[in-house]
Amino acid sequence: MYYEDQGNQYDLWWDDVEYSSDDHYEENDTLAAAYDLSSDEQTWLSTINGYGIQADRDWYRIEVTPGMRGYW
Ligand SMILES: [Ca+2]
Ligand SMILES: [Ca+2]
Repeated sequence: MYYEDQGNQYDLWWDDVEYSSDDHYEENDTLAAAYDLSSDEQTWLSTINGYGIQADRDWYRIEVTPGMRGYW
């Protein structure tokens, strides 16, 4: 399932930093344009292509096996 408010439980860690431009995962402003992280399991976002910066809406696609928990 890739859409919001599905009652799934997850942990989300973030840090706030100053920025002057957006990240390298753009354009990912819609569900249809979500950046696909499904092949980057157990990898910090910052090691894929730098930190994510939320200057606008950001969507990321992950896959969680039914019955399992997602950590990111
Ligand atoms: Ca962004
Ligand atoms: Ca975005």
